[in-house]
Amino acid sequence: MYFPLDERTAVDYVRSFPDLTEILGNSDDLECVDLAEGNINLIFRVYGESDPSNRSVLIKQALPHSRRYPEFKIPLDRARIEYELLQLEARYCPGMVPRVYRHDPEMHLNVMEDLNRHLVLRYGLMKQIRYPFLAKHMGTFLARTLFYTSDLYLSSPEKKALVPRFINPVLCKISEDLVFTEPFIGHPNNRWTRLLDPQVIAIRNNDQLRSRVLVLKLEFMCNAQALIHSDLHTGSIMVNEGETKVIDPEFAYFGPMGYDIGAVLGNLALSYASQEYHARDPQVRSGYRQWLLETIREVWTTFESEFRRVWEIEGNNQWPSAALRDKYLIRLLQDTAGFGACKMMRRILGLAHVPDLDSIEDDHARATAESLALNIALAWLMDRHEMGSVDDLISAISGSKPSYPFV
Ligand code: SR1
Ligand code: MG
Repeated sequence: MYFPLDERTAVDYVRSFPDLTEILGNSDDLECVDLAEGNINLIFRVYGESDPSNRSVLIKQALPHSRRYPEFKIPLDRARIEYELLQLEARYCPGMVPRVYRHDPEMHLNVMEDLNRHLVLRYGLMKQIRYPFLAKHMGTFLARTLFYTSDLYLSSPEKKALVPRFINPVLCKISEDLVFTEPFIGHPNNRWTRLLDPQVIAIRNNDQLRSRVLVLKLEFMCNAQALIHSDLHTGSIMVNEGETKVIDPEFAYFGPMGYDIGAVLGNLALSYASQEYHARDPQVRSGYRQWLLETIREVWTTFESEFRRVWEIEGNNQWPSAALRDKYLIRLLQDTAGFGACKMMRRILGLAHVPDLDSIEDDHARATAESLALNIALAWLMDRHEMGSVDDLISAISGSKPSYPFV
Protein backbone atom coordinates (compact mmCIF):
# COMPACT_ATOMS: atom_id res chain seq x y z
CA MET A 1 0.00 0.00 0.00
CA TYR A 2 1.28 3.49 -0.91
CA PHE A 3 2.40 5.90 1.80
CA PRO A 4 4.90 8.79 1.56
CA LEU A 5 8.22 7.92 3.16
CA ASP A 6 10.01 9.99 5.77
CA GLU A 7 13.61 9.74 6.99
CA ARG A 8 12.79 6.84 9.33
CA THR A 9 10.55 4.79 7.05
CA ALA A 10 12.98 5.30 4.15
CA VAL A 11 15.62 3.42 6.16
CA ASP A 12 13.08 0.68 7.04
CA TYR A 13 12.22 0.44 3.35
CA VAL A 14 15.82 -0.10 2.30
CA ARG A 15 16.36 -2.60 5.14
CA SER A 16 13.48 -4.71 3.86
CA PHE A 17 15.28 -5.53 0.59
CA PRO A 18 18.49 -7.59 0.82
CA ASP A 19 19.61 -6.49 -2.67
CA LEU A 20 19.50 -2.85 -1.50
CA THR A 21 21.27 -3.46 1.81
CA GLU A 22 23.94 -5.35 -0.09
CA ILE A 23 24.57 -2.29 -2.30
CA LEU A 24 25.15 -0.40 0.95
CA GLY A 25 27.67 -3.00 2.17
CA ASN A 26 25.17 -4.59 4.62
CA SER A 27 25.82 -1.72 7.07
CA ASP A 28 23.80 -2.09 10.25
CA ASP A 29 23.82 1.66 10.93
CA LEU A 30 21.85 2.95 7.97
CA GLU A 31 20.99 6.66 8.08
CA CYS A 32 18.80 8.82 5.90
CA VAL A 33 18.71 12.46 4.94
CA ASP A 34 15.81 14.19 3.20
CA LEU A 35 17.49 16.13 0.37
CA ALA A 36 14.39 18.33 -0.18
CA GLU A 37 15.58 19.00 -3.74
CA GLY A 38 13.63 19.71 -6.91
CA ASN A 39 10.11 21.02 -7.34
CA ILE A 40 8.06 17.87 -7.35
CA ASN A 41 9.12 14.72 -5.46
CA LEU A 42 10.47 13.37 -2.20
CA ILE A 43 14.18 12.58 -2.43
CA PHE A 44 16.07 10.71 0.28
CA ARG A 45 19.69 9.64 0.52
CA VAL A 46 20.24 6.41 2.49
CA TYR A 47 23.78 5.48 3.54
CA GLY A 48 25.74 3.53 6.13
CA GLU A 49 26.87 5.92 8.85
CA SER A 50 30.20 4.17 9.41
CA ASP A 51 30.67 2.73 5.94
CA PRO A 52 34.32 3.45 5.04
CA SER A 53 33.39 3.26 1.33
CA ASN A 54 30.68 5.98 1.67
CA ARG A 55 28.13 3.98 -0.32
CA SER A 56 24.65 5.43 -0.69
CA VAL A 57 21.43 5.13 -2.69
CA LEU A 58 18.75 7.67 -3.56
CA ILE A 59 15.04 7.07 -3.15
CA LYS A 60 12.89 9.26 -5.36
CA GLN A 61 9.21 8.93 -4.48
CA ALA A 62 6.24 10.56 -6.19
CA LEU A 63 3.76 12.50 -4.07
CA PRO A 64 0.18 13.04 -5.27
CA HIS A 65 1.10 16.72 -5.58
CA SER A 66 4.17 18.87 -6.26
CA ARG A 67 6.42 19.10 -3.18
CA ARG A 68 7.21 22.78 -3.69
CA TYR A 69 3.88 23.84 -5.26
CA PRO A 70 1.29 21.64 -3.45
CA GLU A 71 -1.59 23.21 -5.35
CA PHE A 72 -0.40 21.21 -8.40
CA LYS A 73 -1.93 17.71 -8.18
CA ILE A 74 0.17 15.25 -10.19
CA PRO A 75 -0.45 11.51 -10.78
CA LEU A 76 1.79 9.03 -8.98
CA ASP A 77 2.24 7.13 -12.26
CA ARG A 78 5.10 9.49 -13.14
CA ALA A 79 7.49 7.23 -11.19
CA ARG A 80 6.76 4.45 -13.73
CA ILE A 81 7.20 6.83 -16.65
CA GLU A 82 10.56 7.91 -15.22
CA TYR A 83 11.62 4.29 -14.69
CA GLU A 84 10.63 3.19 -18.19
CA LEU A 85 12.34 6.11 -19.88
CA LEU A 86 15.51 5.59 -17.85
CA GLN A 87 15.61 2.00 -19.15
CA LEU A 88 15.20 3.17 -22.75
CA GLU A 89 17.80 5.92 -22.38
CA ALA A 90 20.26 3.47 -20.81
CA ARG A 91 19.83 1.20 -23.83
CA TYR A 92 20.67 3.91 -26.36
CA CYS A 93 23.12 5.94 -24.25
CA PRO A 94 24.77 3.54 -21.78
CA GLY A 95 26.26 5.28 -18.74
CA MET A 96 24.38 8.52 -19.32
CA VAL A 97 21.53 7.97 -16.86
CA PRO A 98 21.52 6.83 -13.22
CA ARG A 99 21.09 3.12 -12.63
CA VAL A 100 17.75 2.11 -11.12
CA TYR A 101 18.16 -0.57 -8.45
CA ARG A 102 14.45 -1.02 -7.73
CA HIS A 103 11.23 0.28 -9.22
CA ASP A 104 8.33 -0.12 -6.82
CA PRO A 105 4.99 0.32 -8.63
CA GLU A 106 2.97 0.26 -5.39
CA MET A 107 5.05 2.83 -3.53
CA HIS A 108 5.54 4.85 -6.74
CA LEU A 109 9.25 5.16 -6.15
CA ASN A 110 12.58 4.38 -7.71
CA VAL A 111 15.70 3.49 -5.74
CA MET A 112 18.60 4.79 -7.80
CA GLU A 113 22.30 5.28 -8.06
CA ASP A 114 23.32 8.27 -5.94
CA LEU A 115 25.21 10.66 -8.20
CA ASN A 116 27.12 12.15 -5.29
CA ARG A 117 30.33 12.45 -7.32
CA HIS A 118 28.49 14.71 -9.75
CA LEU A 119 27.25 18.27 -9.49
CA VAL A 120 24.01 19.66 -10.91
CA LEU A 121 25.20 21.35 -14.13
CA ARG A 122 23.40 24.60 -13.36
CA TYR A 123 25.47 25.09 -10.18
CA GLY A 124 28.72 24.22 -11.98
CA LEU A 125 27.95 26.86 -14.62
CA MET A 126 27.26 29.42 -11.88
CA LYS A 127 30.84 28.82 -10.68
CA GLN A 128 32.32 29.08 -14.20
CA ILE A 129 33.41 25.42 -14.25
CA ARG A 130 34.24 24.13 -17.75
CA TYR A 131 33.22 20.57 -18.57
CA PRO A 132 35.31 19.25 -21.46
CA PHE A 133 32.94 16.44 -22.48
CA LEU A 134 29.58 18.08 -21.77
CA ALA A 135 28.80 19.16 -25.34
CA LYS A 136 29.83 15.85 -26.93
CA HIS A 137 27.86 13.89 -24.34
CA MET A 138 24.69 15.97 -24.58
CA GLY A 139 24.77 16.20 -28.39
CA THR A 140 25.07 12.42 -28.56
CA PHE A 141 22.40 11.85 -25.91
CA LEU A 142 19.91 14.08 -27.73
CA ALA A 143 20.63 12.53 -31.13
CA ARG A 144 20.30 8.95 -29.99
CA THR A 145 17.36 9.20 -27.58
CA LEU A 146 15.37 11.23 -30.10
CA PHE A 147 16.27 9.23 -33.23
CA TYR A 148 15.67 5.77 -31.73
CA THR A 149 12.20 6.72 -30.47
CA SER A 150 11.08 8.41 -33.70
CA ASP A 151 9.35 7.23 -36.88
CA LEU A 152 12.73 7.48 -38.58
CA TYR A 153 13.84 4.34 -36.74
CA LEU A 154 10.79 2.57 -35.26
CA SER A 155 8.32 0.84 -37.55
CA SER A 156 4.90 2.43 -37.68
CA PRO A 157 3.28 -0.30 -35.47
CA GLU A 158 6.18 -0.20 -32.97
CA LYS A 159 5.88 3.54 -32.58
CA LYS A 160 2.07 3.37 -32.20
CA ALA A 161 2.47 0.74 -29.50
CA LEU A 162 4.98 2.84 -27.56
CA VAL A 163 3.13 6.16 -27.59
CA PRO A 164 0.33 5.16 -25.15
CA ARG A 165 2.85 3.94 -22.55
CA PHE A 166 3.99 7.55 -22.27
CA ILE A 167 0.70 9.40 -22.31
CA ASN A 168 1.40 11.92 -19.55
CA PRO A 169 -1.54 14.35 -19.66
CA VAL A 170 -1.21 16.11 -16.32
CA LEU A 171 2.50 16.84 -16.61
CA CYS A 172 2.03 17.90 -20.24
CA LYS A 173 -0.70 20.31 -19.15
CA ILE A 174 1.64 21.80 -16.54
CA SER A 175 4.16 22.54 -19.31
CA GLU A 176 1.47 23.85 -21.68
CA ASP A 177 0.39 26.32 -18.98
CA LEU A 178 3.75 27.21 -17.42
CA VAL A 179 5.86 27.37 -20.59
CA PHE A 180 3.51 28.55 -23.32
CA THR A 181 0.52 30.29 -21.76
CA GLU A 182 0.89 31.96 -18.38
CA PRO A 183 4.23 33.80 -18.90
CA PHE A 184 2.70 35.69 -21.83
CA ILE A 185 -0.50 36.89 -20.13
CA GLY A 186 -1.30 38.44 -16.76
CA HIS A 187 -1.66 35.32 -14.58
CA PRO A 188 -1.63 35.02 -10.76
CA ASN A 189 1.03 32.26 -10.92
CA ASN A 190 3.53 34.64 -12.53
CA ARG A 191 6.29 36.45 -10.71
CA TRP A 192 8.98 38.66 -12.17
CA THR A 193 11.49 41.35 -11.25
CA ARG A 194 9.33 44.47 -11.03
CA LEU A 195 12.11 46.70 -12.38
CA LEU A 196 11.48 44.93 -15.70
CA ASP A 197 7.83 46.03 -15.89
CA PRO A 198 8.19 47.99 -19.18
CA GLN A 199 9.82 45.01 -20.91
CA VAL A 200 7.35 42.53 -19.41
CA ILE A 201 4.34 44.63 -20.43
CA ALA A 202 5.73 45.05 -23.99
CA ILE A 203 6.10 41.25 -24.25
CA ARG A 204 2.56 40.66 -23.01
CA ASN A 205 1.14 43.24 -25.44
CA ASN A 206 2.94 41.87 -28.49
CA ASP A 207 0.41 39.74 -30.35
CA GLN A 208 2.93 38.77 -33.07
CA LEU A 209 5.17 37.35 -30.36
CA ARG A 210 2.26 35.60 -28.67
CA SER A 211 1.16 34.03 -31.96
CA ARG A 212 4.67 32.59 -32.39
CA VAL A 213 4.60 31.14 -28.90
CA LEU A 214 1.17 29.63 -29.54
CA VAL A 215 2.36 28.02 -32.78
CA LEU A 216 5.01 26.29 -30.65
CA LYS A 217 2.38 25.33 -28.08
CA LEU A 218 0.42 23.61 -30.85
CA GLU A 219 3.62 21.78 -31.88
CA PHE A 220 4.13 20.73 -28.27
CA MET A 221 0.58 19.42 -28.06
CA CYS A 222 0.22 17.81 -31.50
CA ASN A 223 3.62 16.64 -32.77
CA ALA A 224 4.43 13.17 -31.40
CA GLN A 225 7.83 13.24 -33.12
CA ALA A 226 9.86 11.28 -30.55
CA LEU A 227 9.88 10.24 -26.91
CA ILE A 228 11.25 13.36 -25.27
CA HIS A 229 12.54 13.98 -21.75
CA SER A 230 10.49 17.16 -21.68
CA ASP A 231 12.19 18.86 -18.71
CA LEU A 232 15.80 18.84 -19.90
CA HIS A 233 17.05 22.03 -18.26
CA THR A 234 20.50 22.30 -16.66
CA GLY A 235 19.03 21.14 -13.33
CA SER A 236 18.27 17.78 -14.99
CA ILE A 237 21.91 17.22 -15.99
CA MET A 238 24.60 16.13 -13.54
CA VAL A 239 28.28 16.41 -14.39
CA ASN A 240 31.87 15.97 -13.36
CA GLU A 241 35.14 16.20 -15.28
CA GLY A 242 34.53 13.06 -17.29
CA GLU A 243 30.85 12.09 -16.99
CA THR A 244 27.45 13.55 -17.84
CA LYS A 245 24.23 12.04 -16.49
CA VAL A 246 20.69 12.99 -17.42
CA ILE A 247 18.16 12.68 -14.59
CA ASP A 248 14.47 13.30 -13.86
CA PRO A 249 12.56 12.27 -17.02
CA GLU A 250 9.15 12.19 -15.31
CA PHE A 251 7.65 14.72 -17.77
CA ALA A 252 8.43 12.35 -20.68
CA TYR A 253 5.91 11.94 -23.51
CA PHE A 254 5.93 11.78 -27.32
CA GLY A 255 6.53 15.37 -28.34
CA PRO A 256 8.67 17.57 -30.59
CA MET A 257 12.41 16.89 -30.58
CA GLY A 258 13.22 20.61 -30.57
CA TYR A 259 11.68 20.93 -27.12
CA ASP A 260 14.52 18.86 -25.60
CA ILE A 261 17.30 20.40 -27.70
CA GLY A 262 15.91 23.88 -27.03
CA ALA A 263 15.79 23.18 -23.29
CA VAL A 264 19.52 22.39 -23.24
CA LEU A 265 20.60 25.29 -25.46
CA GLY A 266 18.14 27.75 -23.88
CA ASN A 267 19.39 26.98 -20.39
CA LEU A 268 23.00 27.43 -21.54
CA ALA A 269 21.91 30.81 -22.90
CA LEU A 270 20.30 31.63 -19.53
CA SER A 271 23.63 30.86 -17.91
CA TYR A 272 25.33 33.16 -20.45
CA ALA A 273 23.01 36.00 -19.37
CA SER A 274 23.42 35.26 -15.66
CA GLN A 275 27.23 35.57 -15.92
CA GLU A 276 26.51 39.31 -15.97
CA TYR A 277 26.42 38.77 -12.20
CA HIS A 278 28.14 35.45 -11.43
CA ALA A 279 31.39 36.23 -13.27
CA ARG A 280 32.28 39.61 -11.76
CA ASP A 281 35.71 39.94 -13.39
CA PRO A 282 35.12 41.15 -17.00
CA GLN A 283 37.89 38.94 -18.39
CA VAL A 284 36.60 35.85 -16.62
CA ARG A 285 33.08 36.72 -17.78
CA SER A 286 33.98 37.09 -21.41
CA GLY A 287 36.15 33.93 -21.39
CA TYR A 288 33.40 31.88 -19.78
CA ARG A 289 30.74 33.29 -22.08
CA GLN A 290 32.90 32.28 -25.03
CA TRP A 291 33.07 28.74 -23.60
CA LEU A 292 29.27 28.68 -23.24
CA LEU A 293 28.85 29.76 -26.87
CA GLU A 294 31.31 27.10 -28.03
CA THR A 295 29.39 24.56 -25.94
CA ILE A 296 26.11 25.55 -27.60
CA ARG A 297 27.78 25.18 -31.00
CA GLU A 298 29.26 21.78 -30.17
CA VAL A 299 26.03 20.39 -28.66
CA TRP A 300 24.28 21.19 -31.94
CA THR A 301 27.07 20.03 -34.30
CA THR A 302 27.49 16.78 -32.35
CA PHE A 303 23.73 16.30 -32.33
CA GLU A 304 23.49 16.90 -36.07
CA SER A 305 26.35 14.62 -37.08
CA GLU A 306 25.28 11.77 -34.78
CA PHE A 307 21.63 12.12 -35.84
CA ARG A 308 22.59 12.01 -39.52
CA ARG A 309 24.93 9.06 -38.87
CA VAL A 310 22.35 6.87 -37.14
CA TRP A 311 19.65 7.84 -39.61
CA GLU A 312 21.97 6.83 -42.47
CA ILE A 313 22.87 3.42 -41.05
CA GLU A 314 19.82 2.53 -38.95
CA GLY A 315 16.92 4.42 -40.51
CA ASN A 316 13.89 2.31 -41.36
CA ASN A 317 13.95 3.01 -45.12
CA GLN A 318 10.62 4.81 -45.02
CA TRP A 319 12.22 8.15 -45.92
CA PRO A 320 14.11 7.71 -49.20
CA SER A 321 15.13 11.30 -49.86
CA ALA A 322 18.46 13.01 -49.17
CA ALA A 323 16.78 16.41 -49.43
CA LEU A 324 14.34 15.42 -46.68
CA ARG A 325 17.24 14.95 -44.26
CA ASP A 326 18.45 18.50 -44.81
CA LYS A 327 14.94 19.89 -44.47
CA TYR A 328 14.36 17.83 -41.32
CA LEU A 329 17.55 19.13 -39.68
CA ILE A 330 16.85 22.78 -40.55
CA ARG A 331 13.34 22.45 -39.19
CA LEU A 332 14.79 20.95 -35.98
CA LEU A 333 17.21 23.87 -35.63
CA GLN A 334 14.38 26.37 -36.03
CA ASP A 335 12.19 24.45 -33.55
CA THR A 336 15.14 24.39 -31.15
CA ALA A 337 15.41 28.18 -31.33
CA GLY A 338 11.67 28.63 -30.75
CA PHE A 339 11.31 26.17 -27.90
CA GLY A 340 14.60 27.34 -26.36
CA ALA A 341 13.22 30.88 -26.35
CA CYS A 342 9.98 29.82 -24.58
CA LYS A 343 11.97 27.84 -22.03
CA MET A 344 14.10 30.91 -21.28
CA MET A 345 11.20 33.34 -21.01
CA ARG A 346 9.14 31.13 -18.70
CA ARG A 347 12.00 31.13 -16.15
CA ILE A 348 11.88 34.95 -15.97
CA LEU A 349 8.17 35.71 -16.43
CA GLY A 350 6.36 32.64 -15.07
CA LEU A 351 5.97 30.56 -11.91
CA ALA A 352 9.11 28.42 -11.62
CA HIS A 353 12.38 30.30 -11.90
CA VAL A 354 16.00 29.09 -11.95
CA PRO A 355 18.77 29.61 -9.39
CA ASP A 356 21.09 31.09 -12.06
CA LEU A 357 18.92 34.22 -11.99
CA ASP A 358 16.92 33.91 -8.75
CA SER A 359 20.10 33.74 -6.64
CA ILE A 360 21.01 37.29 -7.73
CA GLU A 361 19.88 39.26 -4.70
CA ASP A 362 20.52 42.73 -6.04
CA ASP A 363 17.41 43.80 -8.00
CA HIS A 364 19.35 45.91 -10.51
CA ALA A 365 21.88 43.18 -11.27
CA ARG A 366 19.10 40.58 -11.65
CA ALA A 367 17.06 42.92 -13.88
CA THR A 368 20.10 43.46 -16.13
CA ALA A 369 20.80 39.73 -16.52
CA GLU A 370 17.11 38.87 -17.01
CA SER A 371 16.62 41.66 -19.53
CA LEU A 372 19.54 40.30 -21.55
CA ALA A 373 18.09 36.77 -21.38
CA LEU A 374 14.68 38.04 -22.56
CA ASN A 375 16.29 39.81 -25.52
CA ILE A 376 18.22 36.68 -26.53
CA ALA A 377 14.97 34.71 -26.31
CA LEU A 378 13.12 37.34 -28.38
CA ALA A 379 15.78 37.12 -31.10
CA TRP A 380 15.54 33.30 -31.15
CA LEU A 381 11.75 33.37 -31.24
CA MET A 382 11.17 36.15 -33.76
CA ASP A 383 13.96 35.25 -36.22
CA ARG A 384 13.84 31.47 -36.02
CA HIS A 385 12.45 30.92 -39.51
CA GLU A 386 15.46 32.73 -41.00
CA MET A 387 17.95 30.59 -39.11
CA GLY A 388 20.00 28.20 -41.25
CA SER A 389 22.83 27.14 -38.95
CA VAL A 390 23.75 27.10 -35.28
CA ASP A 391 25.88 30.20 -35.95
CA ASP A 392 22.63 32.13 -36.25
CA LEU A 393 21.59 31.10 -32.72
CA ILE A 394 25.03 32.08 -31.45
CA SER A 395 25.08 35.47 -33.19
CA ALA A 396 21.66 36.19 -31.69
CA ILE A 397 23.19 35.64 -28.24
CA SER A 398 26.39 37.61 -28.73
CA GLY A 399 24.51 40.41 -30.52
CA SER A 400 21.93 40.88 -27.73
CA LYS A 401 22.14 43.51 -25.01
CA PRO A 402 19.99 44.13 -21.94
CA SER A 403 17.25 46.75 -22.39
CA TYR A 404 17.47 47.49 -18.67
CA PRO A 405 18.14 50.14 -17.40
CA PHE A 406 15.51 51.70 -19.66
CA VAL A 407 16.32 55.16 -21.01
C1 SR1 B 1 4.71 22.69 -10.76
S1 SR1 B 1 6.15 22.06 -11.39
C2 SR1 B 1 7.14 23.41 -11.89
C3 SR1 B 1 8.27 23.05 -12.77
O1 SR1 B 1 9.16 22.15 -12.12
C4 SR1 B 1 9.62 21.17 -13.05
O2 SR1 B 1 10.99 20.99 -12.98
C5 SR1 B 1 9.15 21.61 -14.42
O3 SR1 B 1 10.10 22.43 -15.06
C6 SR1 B 1 7.91 22.34 -14.06
O4 SR1 B 1 7.46 23.20 -15.06
MG1 MG C 1 12.63 17.84 -12.75
